Amino acid sequence: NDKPTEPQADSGLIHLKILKSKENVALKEALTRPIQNTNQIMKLVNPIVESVRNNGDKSLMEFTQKFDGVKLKTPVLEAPFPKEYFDGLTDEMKESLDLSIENVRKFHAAQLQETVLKVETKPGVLCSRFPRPIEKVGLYIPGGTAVLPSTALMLGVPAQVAGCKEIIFASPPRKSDGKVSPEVVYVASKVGASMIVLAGGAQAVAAMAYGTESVPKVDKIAGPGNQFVTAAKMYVQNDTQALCSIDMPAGPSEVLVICDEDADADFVASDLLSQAEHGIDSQVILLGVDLSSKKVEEIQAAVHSQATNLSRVDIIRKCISHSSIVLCESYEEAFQISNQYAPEHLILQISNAEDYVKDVDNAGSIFVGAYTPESCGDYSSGTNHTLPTYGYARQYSGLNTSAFQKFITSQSITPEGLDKIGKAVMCIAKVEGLDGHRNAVKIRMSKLGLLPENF
Ligand code: HSO
Ligand code: ZN
Repeated sequence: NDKPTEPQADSGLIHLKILKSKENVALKEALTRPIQNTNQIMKLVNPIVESVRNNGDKSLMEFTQKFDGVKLKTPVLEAPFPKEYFDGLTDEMKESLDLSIENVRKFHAAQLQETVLKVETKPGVLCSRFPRPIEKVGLYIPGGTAVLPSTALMLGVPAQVAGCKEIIFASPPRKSDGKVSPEVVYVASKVGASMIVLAGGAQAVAAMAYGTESVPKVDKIAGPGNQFVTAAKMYVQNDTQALCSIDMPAGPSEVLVICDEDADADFVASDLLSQAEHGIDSQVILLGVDLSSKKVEEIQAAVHSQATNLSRVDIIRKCISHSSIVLCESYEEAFQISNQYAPEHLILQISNAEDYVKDVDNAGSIFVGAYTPESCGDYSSGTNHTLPTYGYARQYSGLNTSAFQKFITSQSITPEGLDKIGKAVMCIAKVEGLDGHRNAVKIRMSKLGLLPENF
């Protein structure tokens, strides 16, 4: 866990590139996500996953020693979690986490699908569908450059609300003391997690997917992570031995802000920077609608002056160096570009922002209006911050309660119902050459006297 770097002496202006929406080549380049070399990463990840699958705890702890620099006696911390973890937390911190958990719980409890669907498709043919929680889930909380209790609660609360019977967390231990942050442990206890696997990377994913002596095998793994975590999730999802599903593929975090001349330059800059500080590979794009050059200058100046006062200025500097302002001619054009890009986060700092939400076709989560910074959704408003990146907002939803549920269908058919659909079943079974299927209906219908002789 690297500490954020101290602000450093100014080494050049922190400014975004500027281009016009009609500069097709430059626009395409500005909107292209960094290429993920999945094959290359898979080659590194496969032996790690296989080793943990074959050798369990021993291998898991060896990788933790190798990659996290921590030598553990046991790879898990089990509930009830030792009180010493919480003692160091201030009341302010606990109250902040409690407020966030409460709001995320409210929003995700409202999403819980409990309805049993019942439809009589024909008299005597009753079809139904009902939800069940996924029994065991593994939630991955990244380590790396930041401590992420917010991710712990964004994953843990929906799993708890859905009624998962076993929730386990995995997070890499800190190099300094081999522990995970007390805030994460606090959240784990609040959402009823039964253990925290003290491991990160592909090895943590493998441990949860296959199980080890100490780690129970889970049915689904959710949570963001670096390329190794993502590759391992994809590997186990494709391995029938693991029988484990995942939430969604994940890439570096991204934001697209749409602003107009009325936007407050300081607010716009602060939103761009709050995303840029996530990592050097974060994607940060500003679409300006009909902006004056004065406004563009104000935004650039605000980006520079705010960035130089932020602790992660070095990360920001690298991220902003490949970030752009695209000058658009109309709102319509801006939304067209945004829908094409399908950003993880879309921030609307435009007049009458609410009116434009209907124009959004592809986005993970939208932040509407000047007083709605992404930070609020990242932590406390109630929406989930585990969202589709890399353009996957075209087909994936952000994490929600139903990600921890599945739906079972059921049917019951009476003799009257069988009479209504039986001949259709027999007819289609015949063309498929599946006599056994046809027979299963025929045998019943003849006993009921519903078939003519020699049918
Ligand atoms: N913006 C990140 C989530 C996060 N922000 C965690 C702060 N902590 C990805 O949606
Ligand atoms: Zn964030």
